Amino acid sequence: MNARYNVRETEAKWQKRWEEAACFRVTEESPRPKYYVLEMFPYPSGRIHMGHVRNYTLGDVVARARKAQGYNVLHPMGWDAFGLPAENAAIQNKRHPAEWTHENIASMKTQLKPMGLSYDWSRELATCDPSYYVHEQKMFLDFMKAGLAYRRESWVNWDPIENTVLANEQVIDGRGWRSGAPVERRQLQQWFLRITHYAEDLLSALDRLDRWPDKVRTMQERWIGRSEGARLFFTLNGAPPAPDLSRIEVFTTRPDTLYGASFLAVAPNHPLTQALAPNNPELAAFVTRALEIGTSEAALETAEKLGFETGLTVAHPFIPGKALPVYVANFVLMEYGTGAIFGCPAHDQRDLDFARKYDLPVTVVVRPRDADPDFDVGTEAFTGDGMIVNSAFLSGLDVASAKRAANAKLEEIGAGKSTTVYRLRDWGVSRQRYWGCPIPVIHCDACGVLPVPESDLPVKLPEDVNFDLPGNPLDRHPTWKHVACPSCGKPARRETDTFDTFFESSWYFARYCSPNTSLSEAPGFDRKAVDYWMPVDQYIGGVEHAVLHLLYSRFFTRALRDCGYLGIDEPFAGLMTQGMVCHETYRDKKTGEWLYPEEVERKPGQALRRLCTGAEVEVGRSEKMSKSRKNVVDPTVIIETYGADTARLFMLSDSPPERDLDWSEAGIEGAWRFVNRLWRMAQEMPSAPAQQPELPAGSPADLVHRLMHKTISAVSDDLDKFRFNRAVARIREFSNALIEMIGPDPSQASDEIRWIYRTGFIALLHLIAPMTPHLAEELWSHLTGDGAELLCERPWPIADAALVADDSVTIAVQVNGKLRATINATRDMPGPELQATALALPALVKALDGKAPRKVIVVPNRIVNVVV
Ligand code: ANZ
Ligand code: ZN
Repeated sequence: MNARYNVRETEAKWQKRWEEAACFRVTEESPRPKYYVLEMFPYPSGRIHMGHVRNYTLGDVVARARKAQGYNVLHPMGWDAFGLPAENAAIQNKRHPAEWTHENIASMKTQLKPMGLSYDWSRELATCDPSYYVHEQKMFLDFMKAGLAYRRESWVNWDPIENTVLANEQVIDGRGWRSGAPVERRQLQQWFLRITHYAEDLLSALDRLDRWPDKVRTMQERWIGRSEGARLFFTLNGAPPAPDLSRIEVFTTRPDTLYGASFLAVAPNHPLTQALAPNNPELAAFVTRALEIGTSEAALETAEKLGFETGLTVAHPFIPGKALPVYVANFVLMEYGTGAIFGCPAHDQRDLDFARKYDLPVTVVVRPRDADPDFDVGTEAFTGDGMIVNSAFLSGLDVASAKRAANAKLEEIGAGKSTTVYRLRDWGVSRQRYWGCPIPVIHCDACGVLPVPESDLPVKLPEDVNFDLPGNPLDRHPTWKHVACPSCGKPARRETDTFDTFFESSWYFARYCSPNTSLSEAPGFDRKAVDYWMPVDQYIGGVEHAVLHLLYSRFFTRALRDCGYLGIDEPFAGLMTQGMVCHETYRDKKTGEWLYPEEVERKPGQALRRLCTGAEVEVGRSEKMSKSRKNVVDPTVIIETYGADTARLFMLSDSPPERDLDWSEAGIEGAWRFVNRLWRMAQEMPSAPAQQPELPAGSPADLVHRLMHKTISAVSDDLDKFRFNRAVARIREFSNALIEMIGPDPSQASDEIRWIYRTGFIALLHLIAPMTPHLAEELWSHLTGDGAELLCERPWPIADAALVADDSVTIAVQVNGKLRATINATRDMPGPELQATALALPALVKALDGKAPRKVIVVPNRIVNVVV
C-alpha cells in the first residue's frame, strides 16, 4: 500500500471509470422519479475561475446525492457561446469568433474535466452551433405568428465616429468604448418580444415559486414594477402647436396629490416637444443634449435632472383658472406611461429637486399623521402615507381613499381614468452584430417583412467575414444578405440583425432534455422528453442573473407553452443563488502595485513580504476575486496541487452556499489534511466481524453506533436544505468520534469496536461521496475489493429512527477551560462515571502530561472541566 495518497492518479482513474461505465448518462426510461439539477451554463471565455468551481461543485453535490437517494438525475452542461467578447477578440487579435469560441470551449472543458463533475456529457451543447440555433429561429417564426414578436422604431446607442450601434455595456460614462466619442441616441427599426403580454402572470406567479430566494423574487417584482394610478388630461391654454396636441395625457401613481401640482413635464422626444423644437433652436439644442445620454437605466438615473421651459401652460383639471407651466425634462421617458408627468414637489424627491432648481411652488398636500398643522418640506420630499390637506374635496382623507376619490372625480368630469401600468418593457432582441443567431426574416420592397420559409432554416451565419471596418459584418458581406423574396421572387434583403444573446439562454434548459433532435424530428425539443424532465428541480447560479436571465426564461417558457412546445409555465421549481468567492488583497507597500497571492511570502510570525524583492506587503480586506486586484487563485493550479476533492471540500465547508466564501491557504490546507486523514484511516482499517456483534447498551461502540445514525439523518437533512458546511462539520465530528473510540492501536480493539469502526467509516464514505467523490470511491474500493459495485451507484444510507431518537448527549471535555475532547454519553450519566470516562481519554492523558488534576468540575450532560 502507498504511504501517501496519490491524488492525481486516483482522481484521473475514477473519472475514467465513471465515464467508461456511463454512470451519469440518463434516459427517460427509468422506474425512478426524475430529478433535474442544472447550473447556469458558462460563457466560454477560455479560463474557468473559482466562481465556476463553486457553482459546479454545489450542483454536483446535489446531483450525486439525489442519484444516491434513488432519483433518475439529469445533470447536463453546455456553453453560452454567442456574444460580444468573441467579436472583440476578432477585432483585437484578428481571430474568427467561431474559431476563438470553439478553442475556448475545448480548453475550458479540459479545465473542467479534472473536477470530476457528474455530467451527462452526451448532452453537451453550444448555442453557436446551427443545430442549436435553428430551433430558436423556428421559435421566433412561431412567436411572430402568435403576435409575440414584432418590429418597431426604438432608440439605440450610436457611436458617431465608428458609425456603429453600441451595446449598453459598450457605453462607458456616456462615451463609446473604443472611439471615446460622446454616444448619441438614434432611432432604428428593431425586433421586440412581447414580454409585457405576460406581465401580470409573471408577477403573480412569483408567489408560487416558494423554493426561490425571497431576495430574487423581490428583485423580479420590482423589475416588473406594477403600479396602480391614473391617466389624466391637462388642456393646453391658448392655441396648440398641432391640432392633436390640445390636451396632454399624463400618467401618475399619485392622483391624490393633484392639488399640489406645480408644473407639467414632457419627454425630450414627446410629440409636443417634436412640434415645438423646429421653431425653437434653443429647445432643439436641449433635446439633442438630452438624447445624448445612453439608453441604459443607469445613465438616466445618474444624469443631472434638467428642464427647458416651453412658455406654454396647461389648465388644472380640478382648480378653475389655475395654470401650470410646461417643461421639457430629460428625466421623463417617452417609453413609460404616456411620456408626460405632472410634478408635485412636496411629495416626490425628483420633482422637489426640480422645483428648487427652477423656483417653482412647493405645496404640501399630504401631512404625516403625527405632524403639526404647519408641517412643511425642506430639502426632503414626504412620500409616506398621511392625511390629505389643502385639497378641497380630498382634504381629510388618507392617501389610498384620496386616490380612489380623485380617480372617480376624473372619470366623472371626463378628464381621466384609473389604470394599472408596469415598469416592464417589451424585450428588444435586435443586435446589430455578427456573432449571434441571425433573425430569420427577409425584407422585400414590394411585400414588406416576410418570415424565412421554414424549409430554408437554419439561416446560417456566413463564415467569410472580416472585422477590419466598424459596423456589422453581415451588413457589409458581398452576397449573404441578397436573396430572392420568398413571395414575389424579386431581389430582397435578409435581416442583418442577430438575436440578443439572452435569447439562447432563455430555453437551453429545455434543449438538454433532447439535445440532438433535428428540426424535422421535433422543433425545439422532443415533447415527451421535455414533459418528462421539465421543470428544472434545482437551478443554481450567480445572483447577478436574478433579474434578466430568469425573467426572460420565465417569459420564454410561457411563450413556448402558448405556441405548443411544452406544457408548463415555470422553468425553475427551485433556485439557489450562490455567493461570491473572495480573497484578501496584497499590495507592495512602497510601489502600491497589486500582487498575486503567489507573489507573497508568508513566514510564521513575520510580516508578509514580496517574494522577488523582499519589500513589505500591505494586506487588504477580502474582496471578490478579480483580475484587476490580482486576488485570484487559479483553479487549475489548486486542483493540480491538492486535487479536486480538496478544492470541493473546502468550498463546501467554508460557508453556506448563498454567502460569500473566503478563499485562504489555511482553509485549503485544512481540507487537504482531512482528506489525508480519511485516507490513513482506510489504510489502517482493522478487520472486523461480518455480522453485527452485540453492542452493550451505553458502551462506546453502542454510542458511536447511535452517533452514526444521527449523523446519517442530520447530513441527509443538511444536504436537502443545502447546508453543506454543516454537513461537512458533522462528518468531521463523526470521524473524530471514530478515532477517539478506536484508540492508538486498532488491531487491539474489541470485536464490537472494530465492527462499528468499519461500519461507521463505510457510512461516512457514503455521506461524503457527493462532496469528495474520488476519495470516497477510492477508499470504498480499498475496503470492498476490486470488482465491487461503484460507490456512485450505491444507495444512500438510511438512518434507523430508533437509534437517532436515543437520549445520548455530547459532552465537552476541557482542560483549564480549553476544549480537548468530547464524549458521547447517555443522558444523565452520573458525575463520577463521567469524570472517570473523561480522565481515561487518550487526548486527556496527553494534555495532562502526567500532571495530577487539582480539581474536576462536572456539569451533567454538558461539560467536564479539568483544572491543573
Ligand atoms: C405625480 C406624482 C406625485 C408622482 C407624487 C409621484 C409622486 P412608478 O411608481 O415608478 O410607476 N412618471 C410617470 N411617467 C413617467 C415617465 N415617463 N418618466 C419619468 N417619470 C414618470 O412611478 C410613477 C411616477 O413616476 C408617476 O407618478 C410620475 O410622477 C412619474 F407626489 O405623478 B407621479
Ligand atoms: Zn416580394
